Amino acid sequence: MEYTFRWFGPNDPSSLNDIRQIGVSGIVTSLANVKYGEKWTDDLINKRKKYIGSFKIDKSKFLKWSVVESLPVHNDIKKRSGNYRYFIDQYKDSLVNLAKNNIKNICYNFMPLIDWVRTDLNFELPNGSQALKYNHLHVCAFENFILKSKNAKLRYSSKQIFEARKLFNSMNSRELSKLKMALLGGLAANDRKYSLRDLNYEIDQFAELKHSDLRNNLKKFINEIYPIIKKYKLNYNIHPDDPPYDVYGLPRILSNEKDIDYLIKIKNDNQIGLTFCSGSLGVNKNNNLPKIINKYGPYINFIHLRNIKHVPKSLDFYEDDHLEGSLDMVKIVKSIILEENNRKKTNHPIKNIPMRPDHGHTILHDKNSKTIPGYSLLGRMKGLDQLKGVIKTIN
Ligand code: DNO
Repeated sequence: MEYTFRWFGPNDPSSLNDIRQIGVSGIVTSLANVKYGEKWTDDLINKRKKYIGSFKIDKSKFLKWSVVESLPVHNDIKKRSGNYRYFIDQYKDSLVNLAKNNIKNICYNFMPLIDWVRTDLNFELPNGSQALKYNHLHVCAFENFILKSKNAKLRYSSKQIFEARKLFNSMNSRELSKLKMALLGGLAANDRKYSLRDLNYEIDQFAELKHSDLRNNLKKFINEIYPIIKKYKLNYNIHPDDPPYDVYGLPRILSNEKDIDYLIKIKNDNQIGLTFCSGSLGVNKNNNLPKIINKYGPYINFIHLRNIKHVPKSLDFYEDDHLEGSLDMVKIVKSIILEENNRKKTNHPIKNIPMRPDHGHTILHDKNSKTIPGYSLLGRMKGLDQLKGVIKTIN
């Protein structure tokens, strides 16, 4: 595996000067400063690439921009309405410009409107560290009593709504504003932040879009960009839904094996591949992660490793230490290494799959500094080193 680390660009509190010291060679980043949906120019890509490449990690080795995460797909493309033609053209240009700079591993997602969702960005664990948490009842309370979205009632049982009202009535103003902050774009890498009004409006725009429509739109989009992917030998890797079920009634796209089968059948080509994210897929208890890696191995071109702890009898979970929690990380890593060994005998272009430790607890000094929720330097670094130990032992 190639060890990589996510860096959110010049405003990230974790600097490249810090990151170069922790034992990674690849950087995972995006040009978040470019307006949503507009093309990434050759010049901007090149500047970012050079900047990353100016950080030394060994006598004659420098950090490199290994993976783009993400090249955002505009919601108009996901809906296939509005200005989608224009945004597809912009997207194609961005792909070509990345290729010209020899940046060929690209992660994206096709979740409408919202990317990942958590309801608590600093859930206090018994040992004083902080984690990200998802609580479905909080989403229900938010949707019904804060957002007050039109069809919210239809998406929950009357028992859930009753419980959510009780919860909502018991929350103080600080708890309410924390919940709003978490759900209105407090997380990094959400394509945009929403006001309550905007979010409601946008949810309505997607009201008619069914799962099958979203799948069709993904297929059409991939067919449109495929000639560029082939010509420039890019690897284009979809990120799974996080969490892997519908939120706000918006259809999701990649939550289980059936969804992966659909994606893969579009082209049967591992350049149209997967970002394997253990924490996202692992929330669905029916997903057997080592099996998924064995089954779709050659399609996996980028990896996020993190653990989650399921809360019994609910859809809830929180993020656990990388080697703790509900997922068997050692088995997951073993399956990845097996895939890499199999690959050695093939002409697969990616022999060392880029892997980043995904998220981490907020611990130690990071508790007193500015951090991006889930992306504290120290928590991720701890996860990285634990994973390295497992990998080294298996190898
Ligand atoms: C959360 C991330 C997501 C992911 C995007 C990829 O930490 O895994 O933001 O990067 O969904 O497009």
